[in-house]
Amino acid sequence: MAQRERTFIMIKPDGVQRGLIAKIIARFEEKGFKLVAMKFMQASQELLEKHYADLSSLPFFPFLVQYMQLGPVVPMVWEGDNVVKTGRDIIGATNPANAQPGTIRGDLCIQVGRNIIHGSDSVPSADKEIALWFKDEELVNYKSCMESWIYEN
Ligand code: DAT
Ligand code: MG
Repeated sequence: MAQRERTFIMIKPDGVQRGLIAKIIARFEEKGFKLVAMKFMQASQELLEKHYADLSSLPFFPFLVQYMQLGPVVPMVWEGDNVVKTGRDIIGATNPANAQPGTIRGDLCIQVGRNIIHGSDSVPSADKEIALWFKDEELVNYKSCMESWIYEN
C-alpha cells in the first residue's frame, strides 16, 4: 500500500497555554487521520522565520514570529487521504471571525493574531514544512489497527 498524503499541523503557543492540546488532537484522531510524528518544543526565531518565509514582506511578520515564540508549540504530522485540504477545512478560515462554527478556529478562538493552530495549505508546502520541523527518522512507520475500518481500499 502506497503511503497516503501527509500534512504538517502545529498547535500554536496560545493553543498550548489555553489547555486545548487534547481537544485539537482529538479532532484529527476522531476524523480517522493517523498521527505520524509529534513533538513539544520551544521554536526558535530562525526556525519560525523559515517556516513563515513566504510572509516575510508582510507588515505583521515580526509580530507573527514573536507570537509563535511566546511559549511551546506542538508540531505534528498527520496522514490520510486528502489530509491537506481536509485538515484546512477542520481548522477553518485564517481569521477566526470568518471561520465557520464546527471548525477549530470557528469554535475556539477570536483574533487572527491568536488563531491557535497552523495547517499546511498545499501538498508541496506540507512536504517542505514536514522536512523543516522533523528529521526523517522522527516520522514513525507503523500500521494503524483501524486502517481497514476507515478505508475501503
Ligand atoms: P493560515 O495560518 O490560515 O495558513 P496564512 O498562511 O495566510 O494563514 O498566515 C499565517 C499566519 O499569519 C496566520 O495563521 C495568522 C497570521 N496572519 C495572517 N494574516 C494576518 C493579518 N492580516 N494580520 C495579522 N496576522 C495575520
Ligand atoms: Mg498558511
